[in-house]
Amino acid sequence: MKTLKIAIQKSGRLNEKSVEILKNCGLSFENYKSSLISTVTNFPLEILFLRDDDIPEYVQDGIADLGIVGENVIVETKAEVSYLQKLGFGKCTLKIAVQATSNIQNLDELNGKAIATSYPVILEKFLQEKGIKSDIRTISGSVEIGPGLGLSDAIFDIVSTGGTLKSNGLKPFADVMQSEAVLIGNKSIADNPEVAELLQRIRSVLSAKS
Ligand code: PRT
Ligand code: ZN
Repeated sequence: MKTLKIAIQKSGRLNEKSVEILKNCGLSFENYKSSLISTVTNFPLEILFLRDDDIPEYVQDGIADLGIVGENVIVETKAEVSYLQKLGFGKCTLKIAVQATSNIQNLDELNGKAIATSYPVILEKFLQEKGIKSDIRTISGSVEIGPGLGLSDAIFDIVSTGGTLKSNGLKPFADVMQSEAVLIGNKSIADNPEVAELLQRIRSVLSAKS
């Protein structure tokens, strides 16, 4: 029997809930902060702990059979994977935001404006659909400080409570994408019986919760 591999986030917003859902499925494994791989003792499964950005490609390339990651990361990396199950945590909305004092009102007004983001692929797709041409500035983090410093006219980022926008003098302007954590699989594992068993356990954990 082949040992399956599932990739989950090593540390960050999705780590704890990813570990929790696997434990609730009855899987026994050690969860040391220092280890990058952990063997499940009562199921043919290994857990790989990775940066979330790497998970979709690892699953696409078959280095991992399964993965738990935010939908936004899957879309951004353009990975070709199967969506197996939404997991109900890590919920957020990707939004365009502008300065709270801005009087910009229509999407059209973003034409020719600079938008800072760490998610250029998702933003580009949205703007293209709307027929808008903006100057997308890709930066790896702290995009919220851009408008205040005059680096960009708007930002595109993940929002959950809205607290970060507010404390940086920004207001939401347009919702682009909803996201939550999902279980993904390599395209070729659909008929694997252990995958089917694991998926069934995950679904019963989820339905017991709701
Ligand atoms: O180290 P690694 O690369 O693995 O992690 P990371 O730092 O890239 O990601 P992490 O752990 O921050 O987020 C993992 C995933 O959680 C994201 O890809 C989303 O799918 C999901 N998620 C849910 C969020 C948030 N909510 C969220 N609020 N990801 C980020 N944020 C950030 C956002 O970027 C902004 O800076 O939180 C801030 C806004 O939060 P509010 O509550 O102030 O609106
Ligand atoms: Zn990341």
